Amino acid sequence: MAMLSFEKKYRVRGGTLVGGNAFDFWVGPFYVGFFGITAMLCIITGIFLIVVGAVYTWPEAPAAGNIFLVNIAPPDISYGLLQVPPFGEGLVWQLITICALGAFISWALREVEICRKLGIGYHIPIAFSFAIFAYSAAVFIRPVILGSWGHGLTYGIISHLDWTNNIGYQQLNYHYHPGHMLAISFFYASAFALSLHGGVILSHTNPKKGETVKTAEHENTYFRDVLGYSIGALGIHRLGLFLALSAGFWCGILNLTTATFWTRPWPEWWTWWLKFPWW
Ligand code: BPH
Ligand code: UQ8
Repeated sequence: MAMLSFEKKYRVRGGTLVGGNAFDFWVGPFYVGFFGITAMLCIITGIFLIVVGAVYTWPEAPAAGNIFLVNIAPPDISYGLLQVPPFGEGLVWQLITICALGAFISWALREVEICRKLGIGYHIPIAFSFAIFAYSAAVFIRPVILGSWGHGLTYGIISHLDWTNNIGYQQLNYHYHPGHMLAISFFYASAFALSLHGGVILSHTNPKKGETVKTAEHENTYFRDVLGYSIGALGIHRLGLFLALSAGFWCGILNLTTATFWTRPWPEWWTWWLKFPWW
C-alpha cells in the first residue's frame, strides 16, 4: 500500500480533537491520531481477550480447531448489573464488550479527525454511529433496561445465531414486530436503491470500446422514461444514506423493544388494529 501521488498533498497538520500535534502522523497508509492509538489499544486487548476467553471458557473447542463452536457468553442473568462474575463466567465477556465499544467509538472519532483534516462533512462518522448504536443496543442498552448483563448478545459464530433466534421466538413471531418490519423493509430498500444506482452508473460510464461515456442527462432520462421521475444524482445518494441508516436505526429499536416495553407475543400487538370501530 504505497502512498498514492495525490495523498501527500492532503497529509496536513491540524483538525485533531484531542492531543494536538502529539499523535498527528501516519503509519504507512493509516492516519494515527489520539483515537488511532486508543483504537489499536482496544483492538489488541479485545482480540487478545477473545483468544484467552475462548481457550478459558471452553478448552475443547479451540483445541479441536472448531472455531464455529467457540462461545464467550455474558454472565448468568442472576448476576444483575452490579455483581462481578468470575473471569470465565462473564467477566471476560464484559471486558471484551468494553474493548469493542472503545474500539468502535475510537474508530468513529478518528473518522471525525480525518473529516476535519480534509474539510469534508461528518456524514461517514455520523452514519457509522448508527451501526455503533445498533451494536450497543444488543450488548449495553437492552441489558441495562432489563437489569442484567445476562441479556447481552453472546460472542460466538453459532451461538450468536442461536441468541438471535431465541430472542426472536421469545415473543412468538418476530415478523409481526413493527420494528422488524421497518428494519427489513429498509434493508431491502437499500439493496434496491444501490442496485438501481450501481446499474445506472455502470451502464453510462462504462461504454463499449469506441463509444463515449454518457452524461447525467442520460441517467435522468432513463428513469423519466421508466417511471416518469428521476430523483437526480445528489438525490439518490441522500436517499441511499437515509435508507441505510433507517435500517440500522430500526434494528436497534427492534432490539430495545423486544421483551422490554412489550412482553406479550408480537402478533397480539396488532389487536389495536382489529379494534377499530369500522370493521
Ligand atoms: O470503517 C468503516 O467502514 C469501512 C466503518 C464501518 C461502518 C461505517 C464506517 O465508516 C459505516 C457508515 C457503517 N459501518 C454502516 C453500517 C450500516 C448502517 C447502520 C449497518 C448495516 C452496518 N454498518 C453493519 C455492520 C456489520 C453487521 C454485523 O451488520 C458489521 C460486521 C460491520 N458493519 C462492520 C464494520 C467494519 C468493517 C467497520 C465498519 N463497519 C468498522 C471498523 C472498526 O470499528 O474497526 C475498529 C475495530 C476493530 C478492527 C475490531 C474490534 C475488535 C473488538 C475489540 C473485539 C470483537 C468483539 C465482537 C463484539 C465479538 C463478536 C463475535 C461475533 C462472532 C458475534
Ligand atoms: C501494521 C499496522 C496495522 C499498523 C497500525 C499502526 C497504527 C497505530 C495505526 C493506527 C490506525 C489504526 C487504528 C489502524 C487500524 C488498522 C486496522 C485494524 C484496520 C482494519 C480495517 C477494517 C476493519 C477493514 C474491513 C474492511 C471491509 C472488509 C469492509 C467491508 C466491505 C466494504 C463495504 C468495502 C468498502 C469498499 C470501499 C473501500 C469503499 C469506499 C468508497 C466509497 C464508499 C465510495 O463511495 C467511492 O466512490 C466515491 C469510493 O471510490 C473513491 C470508495 O473507495
